[in-house]
Amino acid sequence: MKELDISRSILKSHFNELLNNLTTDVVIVGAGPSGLVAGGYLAEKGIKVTILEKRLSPGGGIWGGGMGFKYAAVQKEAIPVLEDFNISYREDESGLFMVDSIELASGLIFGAIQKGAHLFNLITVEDLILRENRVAGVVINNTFALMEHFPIDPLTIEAKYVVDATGHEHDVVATLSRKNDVKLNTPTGKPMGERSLFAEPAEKGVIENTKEVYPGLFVCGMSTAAVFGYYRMGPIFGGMLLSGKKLSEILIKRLS
Ligand code: 48F
Repeated sequence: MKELDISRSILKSHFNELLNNLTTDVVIVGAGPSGLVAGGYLAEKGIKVTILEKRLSPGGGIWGGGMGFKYAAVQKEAIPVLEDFNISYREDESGLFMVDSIELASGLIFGAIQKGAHLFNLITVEDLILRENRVAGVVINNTFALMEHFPIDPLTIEAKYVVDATGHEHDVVATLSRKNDVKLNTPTGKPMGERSLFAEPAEKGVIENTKEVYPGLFVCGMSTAAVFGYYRMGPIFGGMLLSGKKLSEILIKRLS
């Protein structure tokens, strides 16, 4: 066994996959529950999906359940998504279904990759490519470079569609709106900001507002609440899973 072979094989494998993803059908920014579900269902249909996650560990806000207690709640309507990703659940006497958040996070990550999505960690989307009033791709950089504020220029990925699945941060939509004189598909034309916690309407709102917010740019998951001015919901995850599923259905239609 030669150390040089280990290094060469890692670099070759990584850069082959990255080069293959420089143009793609869909870039999903953020590997939380909504982005992972969307990515898995899209890839399963043969659509080329690139998921970019700025942290070392994908999974977003799943791992900690509620306040660091590792169970998360899911409503009945989202059980088919759990089953599609082979994640186990148990019905609680409250009528909710309980999932181990560690199994949920790892199951969605594994499932999305097994279904064919390309998931890259430690890549931050710092900007967008705009062409003739349409989002045409993303501007990416190394997360550590950005954390240290090193003056390193970014690279780009071209995509037919970009999805903001960045959760509370709604980072992609916020950047688009801050840097450009654009009118979003929201009542004010701008990101409206998330409201305080009210679980039931929040769970409906996150699904209803899974849509195109600017030509070529979609929102799913918690970023829909921040963009469309809806409530947060706390550690109930059915809305996130169903939002990811709805997003995949919209884009499957667009791309077919
Ligand atoms: O926050 P997150 O889990 O998003 P989500 O799919 O799910 C929300 C729930 O976890 C939870 C909830 C609501 O109460 O139920 O909050 O909407 O995952 C978002 C991911 O996006 C990454 C971030 O690190 C996280 O893993 N992310 C954020 N900004 C960027 C990014 C960026 N600019 N580039 C790449 N990744």
